[in-house]
Amino acid sequence: MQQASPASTMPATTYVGIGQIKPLGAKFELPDAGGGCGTHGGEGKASCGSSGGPDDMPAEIWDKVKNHPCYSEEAHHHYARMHVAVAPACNIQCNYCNRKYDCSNESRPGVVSQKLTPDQAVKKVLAVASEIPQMTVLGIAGPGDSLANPAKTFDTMRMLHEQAPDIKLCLSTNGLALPEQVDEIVKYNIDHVTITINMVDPAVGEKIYPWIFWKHKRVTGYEAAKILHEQQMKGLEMLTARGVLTKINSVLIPGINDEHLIEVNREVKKRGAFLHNIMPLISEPEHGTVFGLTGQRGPTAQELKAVQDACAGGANLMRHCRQCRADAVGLLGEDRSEEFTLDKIEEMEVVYDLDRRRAYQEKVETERQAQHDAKQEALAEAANLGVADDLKVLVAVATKGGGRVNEHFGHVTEFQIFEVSRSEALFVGHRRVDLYCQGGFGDDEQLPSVVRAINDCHAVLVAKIGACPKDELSSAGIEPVDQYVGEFIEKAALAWFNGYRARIASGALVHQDRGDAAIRQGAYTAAQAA
Ligand code: CLF
Ligand code: SF4
Repeated sequence: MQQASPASTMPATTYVGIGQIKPLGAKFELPDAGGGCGTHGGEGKASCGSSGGPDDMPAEIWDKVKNHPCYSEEAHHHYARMHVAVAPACNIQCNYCNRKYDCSNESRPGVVSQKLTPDQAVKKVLAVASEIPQMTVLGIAGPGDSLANPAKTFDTMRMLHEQAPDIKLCLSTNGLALPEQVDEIVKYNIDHVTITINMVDPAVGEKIYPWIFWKHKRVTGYEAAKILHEQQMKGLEMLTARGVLTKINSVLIPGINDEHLIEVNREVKKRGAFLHNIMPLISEPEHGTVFGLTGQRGPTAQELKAVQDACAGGANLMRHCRQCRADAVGLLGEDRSEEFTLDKIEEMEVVYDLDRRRAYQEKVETERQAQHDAKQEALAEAANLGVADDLKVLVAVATKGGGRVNEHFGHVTEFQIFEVSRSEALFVGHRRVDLYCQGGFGDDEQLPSVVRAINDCHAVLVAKIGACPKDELSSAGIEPVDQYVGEFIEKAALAWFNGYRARIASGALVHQDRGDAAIRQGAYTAAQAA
């Protein structure tokens, strides 16, 4: 079973290159219109990226993204995805990948429990779909590269296209073999494709990719990165031309491609990328990757946010990625793969009932509309408060799904992070933590790592919290808030923020900026939650 990696600590000093991102971002020159859903939003409309809604994009695009948990931030609170690990081989080498582990492009480090044949994969998808009616998307994301295993990938997609027509098909790739496979992608109605693009300059690329396998031989160095770059750009342009919604994943590697990702963002937007997902490098030495062994660190939470913020105005950003396993099952941030091992599936009664799935999803839509209405109500209250300011703060939220504050502090394995201002409560990321509650008791040794993970937040919204963590958080300057149990997150966050602003206005408290926070390396595992 996969072991959790230890919590990372923040670097003693913030990396200078990323620290320079903000001014660079402030001068960021907008790319020409053309491509990317952002160009359809119209002036004054909200971003139509992962946080967009039906008013921000054409109806046919909304139809494609509305229940895709990766392409719509709102959907990720309600809908689940699953991956089937049918693609073990890879045609390139990334310095952040060790083949004993999942593909770091789309999966957190950790061995895949079971590699599947296409037939086994289809069986598993039908079993999960019958148990989890809100599972709306099937992705192939490794453990190698989906398009380096075209027969297995497309056999699986073809069977699912026929047998599970309501499930959206999705795949991720490094892009090397993409241009040759675009026809097959379109043929099976795979209308969501992720390409991992970490550079648009081969001089940067050669620091990330030691080799690629190209036309039956191994190519190294600058030449390898150049070929990969050209294939990625060509593949992206071809997908855009065929109407496939394309998301770009980039791994942020401090000192190698941090500021360069702004240029990546600009280039992929020009070529029609729908979303850009900038993810932190995961590089623990025990993963055995080149970066892990050479001490290349990942970014801190604020370094990651600085690069994401610097890309504002370019390709729309996804900020809710969980870097999930190649065999993940469930809502983003939860992992139910252990419930669907091959032997367990054999014993299940699989009933793929389309009507039941639809009926369930209609209920989800009702809940989603209620969440939307609650947010609008809270925003109206914020606007009426009469305190004019441009304050923005981060709040951490304990939730187990449904878009509500409904998790106990001690049961949290990841906090959702919202940036709150008088005009919005915006999901900006998540922070994994080690469970505080172990076997029914609080483990106070875990508290410092939890505090480090949300150290840049002003408050933490929970369903319940004990006296000891409450004191520890308060003395760290993070306000524990348990008065919004069961409320929708945005409504609760805005209500707390309105109170916070009122306290500032009355002189009851003085606002202070917070520091940085650590991104926990490694990931939540089912074992931790048990
Ligand atoms: Fe999977 Fe990727 Fe499709 Fe989503 S994941 S293939 S687009 S269905 Fe999603 Fe997971 Fe992040 Fe990928 S949270 S790692 S972005
Ligand atoms: Fe590993 Fe994925 Fe890179 Fe291939 S593309 S080397 S599987 S991270």
